[in-house]
Amino acid sequence: MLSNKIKVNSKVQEALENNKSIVALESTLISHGLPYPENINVAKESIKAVEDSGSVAATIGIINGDIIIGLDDNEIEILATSKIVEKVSLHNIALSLFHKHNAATTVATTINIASKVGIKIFSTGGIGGVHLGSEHNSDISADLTELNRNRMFVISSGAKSILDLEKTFETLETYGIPRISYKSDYMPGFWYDETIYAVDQNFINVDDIANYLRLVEETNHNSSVLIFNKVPKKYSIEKNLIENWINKSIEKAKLNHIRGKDLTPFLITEINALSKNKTLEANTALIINNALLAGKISKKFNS
Ligand code: PSU
Ligand code: MN
Repeated sequence: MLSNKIKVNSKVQEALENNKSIVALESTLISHGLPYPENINVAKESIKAVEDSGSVAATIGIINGDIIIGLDDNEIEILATSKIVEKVSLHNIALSLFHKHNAATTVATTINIASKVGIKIFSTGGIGGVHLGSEHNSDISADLTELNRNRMFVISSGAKSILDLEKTFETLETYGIPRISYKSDYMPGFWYDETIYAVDQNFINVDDIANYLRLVEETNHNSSVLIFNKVPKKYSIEKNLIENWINKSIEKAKLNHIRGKDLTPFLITEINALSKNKTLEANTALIINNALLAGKISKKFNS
């Protein structure tokens, strides 16, 4: 039985009961990944993209200590504007319920919650992973652990550019997580379209992806599958530029003693300022583009 702490909105509930196509969306990118008012726009446009493809969107977050599957406009606005929204991963989610907080779910917690109600497909911007310098502080996102522990089909533009992408890519392999992509031979680098890490398979159409995912399900593969969708070409930023901004921002983070769960939001904000909003534009475009692809894959997978 589902905990009465989990509230599923009526549209999502109806879709679950009738086996309709559903795509889960996360809320940390709303509260901690993007500034206001772009965050509200992206949240709404992502829902619209999922709906345009004929699927039902389920944005997940925590309001007053209740886990909501299918946040409405009002609730999205709370998470987008309130100054005291927590970023919850697995280690602190039950605490935010205990304190009746408003909180945003990361990739890790969104996957965990969506799996519990039987949602199979999830879309985000970029997953968390192994941080640069992790040999010193072991900062590795719980996103990787949850991808390992649940079977979720996850559409993303790779792991965020601020991470150690080689270590992240290798860890995914260690965990048995297939790394496939849509129309690319390589894992994308979030704000840029191509890294040097070759994917397990480049699928060039949605039908093939859906058929492949059915096989994954049939064979009871017990971890997630990552489906990479690169940032639209006109928003892709040159890797050298990004690396320069990343290095500067990491130095600033060190000087200011920013670490742990505050690091990713800090770096994203700093780099956006250095890039004069270029990374924000790329981030916005890729999140909506991923939601659209997720909706299409979900629809095919369900048919
Ligand atoms: N995708 C984005 N922006 C974000 C995130 C994803 O485009 O801010 C969030 C996700 O919720 C992801 C989190 O789980 O960043 C990673 O945080 P950390 O590195 O602390 O695990
Ligand atoms: Mn971390």
